[in-house]
Amino acid sequence: MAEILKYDALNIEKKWQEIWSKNEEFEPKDDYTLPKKYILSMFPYPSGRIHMGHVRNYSISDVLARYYRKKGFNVLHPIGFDSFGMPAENAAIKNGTHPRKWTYENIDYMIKELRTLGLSFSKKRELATSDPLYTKWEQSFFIKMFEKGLVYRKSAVVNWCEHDQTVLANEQVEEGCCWRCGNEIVQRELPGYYFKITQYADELLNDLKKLEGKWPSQVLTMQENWIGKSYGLEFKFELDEDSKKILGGKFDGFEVFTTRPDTIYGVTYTALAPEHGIVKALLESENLDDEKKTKIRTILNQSPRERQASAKDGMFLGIYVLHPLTNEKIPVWVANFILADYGSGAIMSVPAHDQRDFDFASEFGLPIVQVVCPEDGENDTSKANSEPGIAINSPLIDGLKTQDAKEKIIANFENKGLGRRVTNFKLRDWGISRQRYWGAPIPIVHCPHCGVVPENEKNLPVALPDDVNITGEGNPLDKHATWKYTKCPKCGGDAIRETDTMDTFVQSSWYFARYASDERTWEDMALDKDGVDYWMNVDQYIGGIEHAILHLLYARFFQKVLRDLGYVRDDEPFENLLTQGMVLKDGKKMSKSKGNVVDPDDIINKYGADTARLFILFAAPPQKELEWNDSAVEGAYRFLNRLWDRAINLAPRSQMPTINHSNLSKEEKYARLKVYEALVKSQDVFAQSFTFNTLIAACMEALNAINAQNNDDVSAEGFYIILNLLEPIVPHIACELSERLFGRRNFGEIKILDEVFVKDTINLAVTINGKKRAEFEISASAKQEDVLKEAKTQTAKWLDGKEILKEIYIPGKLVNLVIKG
Ligand code: ANZ
Ligand code: ZN
Repeated sequence: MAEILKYDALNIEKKWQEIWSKNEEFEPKDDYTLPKKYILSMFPYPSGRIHMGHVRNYSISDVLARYYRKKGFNVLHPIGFDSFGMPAENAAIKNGTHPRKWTYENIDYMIKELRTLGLSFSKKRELATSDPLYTKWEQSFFIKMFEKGLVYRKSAVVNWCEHDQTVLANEQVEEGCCWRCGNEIVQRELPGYYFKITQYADELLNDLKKLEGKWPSQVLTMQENWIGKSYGLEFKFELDEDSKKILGGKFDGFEVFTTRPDTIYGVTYTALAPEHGIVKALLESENLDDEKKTKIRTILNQSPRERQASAKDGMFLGIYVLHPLTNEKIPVWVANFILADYGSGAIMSVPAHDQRDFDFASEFGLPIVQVVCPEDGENDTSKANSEPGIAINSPLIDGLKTQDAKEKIIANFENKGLGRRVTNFKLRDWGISRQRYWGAPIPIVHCPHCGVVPENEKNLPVALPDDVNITGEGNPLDKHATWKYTKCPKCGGDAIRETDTMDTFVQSSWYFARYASDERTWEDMALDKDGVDYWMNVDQYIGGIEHAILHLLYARFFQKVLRDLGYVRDDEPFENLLTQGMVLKDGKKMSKSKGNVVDPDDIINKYGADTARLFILFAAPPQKELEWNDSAVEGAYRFLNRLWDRAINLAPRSQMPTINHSNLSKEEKYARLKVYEALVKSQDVFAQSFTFNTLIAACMEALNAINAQNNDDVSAEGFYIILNLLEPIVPHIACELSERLFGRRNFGEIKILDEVFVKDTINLAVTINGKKRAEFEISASAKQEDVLKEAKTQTAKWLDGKEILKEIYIPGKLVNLVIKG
């Protein structure tokens, strides 16, 4: 009796992983004349274990990488670790393990986990951003940027996370809280290093257009808003004579920035940020009573978040400015909603047309004057109307549309020398100093004679000392007994090393270019131009939406810097972006704190990697949220078993059968139709939608149809095609069955056969006196008389006893019967 072979996922998977690894099947080829695809998933932080989000991310990229390899492309599909950062130090504090040991042990473990998933990553291009070589080249970039004036040091008020004991860049503060730990941010004045991302603001904005249709529009919009370009008028309000006296002659006025100069006749008050110089001067003078001073100081002590969360607040400062066009006296207020670091920290307030100004005016009983009218109607005076319209009550511009009015006012102010057109960006320079140990040291030396001096390139990397005491308080590098004492690279005298390290987002801003460099050059150069020019840019990038601004903005900036330094060619690093949806369980994001985590290892050990991959790709389209479902995992496993059981009973083939389609039975034809439909589906899915779930569904239907007939040739052809389609998704079982059935032979490009899609029946409608009465299926080659006969049978109850006057057959479409009465 023939041996019954059961689907043994674990052994099959082990076998194929060994074969792939031995043959180095996933290494990029050196032949740069081949067509290429660079498929990249965002690299993981080595937290200790792979989670389902990783499984999803990497399954998606793996399907694409395997698909393009099968299509003959030279594919780069690398993996590495974003391995500097806080959790390693927290583990050190908790368990006393050194951050390096903790990090690299985690990397070893996670690499094994990734391998058990059968992911087709290059092994040779593996990297960790905490590797000394990676630090070396990053420090070299830093120095080149410093020399080009793209890095500078300044003391400024920064976002400080008390919990993580570190500074955060603006992008890393989410609604006033730390992006990592969620603690509320406080403001602190600290010296630090800044990357001049604002120098690229215009290009970062304009190049978003190149990404339209290739990146999710939501991500493009978020970046656009974050960069926040606006243009308008900047001008100076003159203080009236009494107010100048009150301020002791120290101020004659203040600058404001407005994006709506067309509303200038609607100004009913002006407002200053509590940090404004004039407010400071008044706080130090006798012109404000103690109650008012206390109130201002309270606002000053609030974080931006607290100010935003509280009601509009402020007070009249007892001084006035003169309206630049009407000379009217306008009161000056201080208000908690004016940002100190935007524009000039002062505004002209137009309550009728700005909601914040409206709320403030309503609260304090300030006048509201309408100066813009909607083109088709009247203003709703219960709220601010910020839409463009037609200027009213505005002598210089009455009747002009908003845009024209804006231009006219700007021109008027410029001609009189009263103001100028300005462009403002919300984007701020990227503060990269972190007061922590486990990061790339900033390669700067402080010399008492020469000042801030970059380290000599030949001394790179400036490596981290191993013997540190990590307590969570203060910067361990700063407290180290000897590390920071060094010689000045310029004058050779005694000097002190910078003890801050770089933001980990610096590392993730160029790892994709490093991957694109041939690993045999990694010792000798930061990036290898030939490799980078061939592989870049990334054809398909896949990762989480949480990086819509953060990493994706920094990486775009860094790409442009590297281009200007001559390292890379492209303006943009990522051609196409797919943001995958979250993995949920019971409607919530899987996370340790919620206790709803499913460990990928458990699924792999129980069912195998192919089941895990199949489930993840079948449960939802990649961009959508995915709800974990145990019975759907079982369902995926059952499908693979059915595929196995049926395939294993087929006789092996050394060539494709030739099938005479017209001789097949209805079921056999149907099986071929379903198989070829899946083939067509696959082409659509990879060309645009990436809805792998629909491709899997098509393969499932095809398998059912194959199982419903008994023609071995049809089955063999069907399995050959389905196994090819499924291989990128469930590579182990597909390779195993392909080997058993076809010797893993390639029978050549699979052609889509038209004959399979030719329908041999048609559907016809029957109308009687114009009313549809029935529909029936009939052989496509049926003669007219047979068609009419069948049509009458189908509608017998309407024809009973009636005289038929006319019988009309419109071939392929319908039968129309005309009856009497
Ligand atoms: C008068 C006005 C009338 C304004 C109107 C808007 C609508 P964006 O587009 O974000 O650049 N503004 C200026 N500096 C500010 C600051 N430091 N803190 C808070 N608000 C500030 O917005 C610019 C607008 O925001 C400016 O135009 C100003 O209000 C306000 F119908 O001036 B506008
Ligand atoms: Zn010096």
